[in-house]
Amino acid sequence: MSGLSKILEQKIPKWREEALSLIHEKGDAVISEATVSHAYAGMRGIKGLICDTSSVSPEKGLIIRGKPLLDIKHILPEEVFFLLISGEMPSKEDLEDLQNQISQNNTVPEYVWDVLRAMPPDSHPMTMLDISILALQGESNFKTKYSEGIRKQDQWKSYLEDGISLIAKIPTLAAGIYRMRYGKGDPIMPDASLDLGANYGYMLGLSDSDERIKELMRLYLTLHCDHEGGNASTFTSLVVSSTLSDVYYSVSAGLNALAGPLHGRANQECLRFVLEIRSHFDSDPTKEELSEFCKNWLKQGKVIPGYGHAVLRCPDPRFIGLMEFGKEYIQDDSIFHIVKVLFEVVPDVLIAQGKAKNPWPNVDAVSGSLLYHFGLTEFNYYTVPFSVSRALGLVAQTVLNRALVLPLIRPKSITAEWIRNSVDPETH
Ligand code: HAX
Repeated sequence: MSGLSKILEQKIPKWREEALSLIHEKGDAVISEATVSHAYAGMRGIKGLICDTSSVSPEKGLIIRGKPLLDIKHILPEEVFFLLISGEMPSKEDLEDLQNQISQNNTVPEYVWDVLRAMPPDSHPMTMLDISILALQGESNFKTKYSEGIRKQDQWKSYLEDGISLIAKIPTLAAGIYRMRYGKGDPIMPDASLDLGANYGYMLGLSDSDERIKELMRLYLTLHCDHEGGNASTFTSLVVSSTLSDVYYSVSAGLNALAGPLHGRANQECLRFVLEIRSHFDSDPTKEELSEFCKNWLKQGKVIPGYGHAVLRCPDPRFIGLMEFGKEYIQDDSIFHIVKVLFEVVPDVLIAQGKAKNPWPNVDAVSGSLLYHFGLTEFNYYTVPFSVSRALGLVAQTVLNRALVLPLIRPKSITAEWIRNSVDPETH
């Protein structure tokens, strides 16, 4: 049994006991209220889910197992996965053990490449990624164990096995999809000597003489890994896995939500926006020019991609982490320059407009500019690296929900007629 499994074997009974005693002691305590407005507004802010991997503080952003993101931005993506799922950093041996498991599972079966080759050449890379994950579903160990009859308490073990196998394959798939979709040649096979993030950078096949792409991909995968349980992609995954659909179905479903322009696809839209700004101006735009541009953009009824957030009320620490990387390595890049000046002007423009609750940048405001600089210029690909990273959190959370043996997720919906007839406007 691996180091990670052993640690989970020890911790899970305690976590179950803790959950039971919290229900016993505080089960009837009210933690949230739901109003008619909430029902019409995406249930925003209603506390109704358990997620121990991470939390998002409106004022501080992502906190992973009690550690603010920027304090751990240097750790490897496999370390962050270990931390998310177990609550502790891996020892050297545990990390090596996890990396060995990843190396043993990172090859993609030929039939999956065949499925991808059969797709229309102009398919969106996110469609290709989601289909390739679904194509792998037949590999699920959980699916087999379930049909043989597995105890509820043990289901998390085959979820974990499937999850590690999937996490290992996603960078190979994602890089192969990049190469196929944009005519860069055959997929490049993983290099067993490289860690997860570096391997992804390597398999993209871009020129990387100074190893900067590998460094960027490590950082990128660590920063985007998780964002508590209620965001659209994670919530979708958790709903699907609560039906005991396996990890392949659940992760693919979650990533379909990430593909939306208000969610992960905002990074694609953001780069498109920045390129439009670059082609609009003859030279580097000034703050005043950019401010005017953004005001006109809003007047056309469009959103400024990369700004605003459903929960955050501060500059996203993921944005800050990637900005620091950009300032260190690509300070003079013209696209990065526009991203920096946008950070100086957009919050004031949004505040003056008075609609957005959060005028600050989210992670998508900068991530594309870094990928673009290092040669990944095909920006409708950008939600794919986000997905490679987010799969870490989706797997961690779905395994933990099985470990706690949480039931089917099934909130109650209401009709407009019920609100008209049954809700007393005086009720507070
Ligand atoms: N530009 C213009 N208007 C904005 C805005 C922005 N960046 N952000 C919010 N608003 C507007 C909303 O469209 C909404 O307008 P209406 O009342 O006319 O519908 C109003 O401000 C209130 O919205 P909000 O409560 O502040 O924001 P929401 O929680 O509804 O939405 C979004 C959060 C992230 C979807 C929103 O800020 C947005 O559309 N931002 C641009 C797209 C983006 O960057 N998405 C990525 C988010 C991070 C993420 O999930 N990555 O995966």
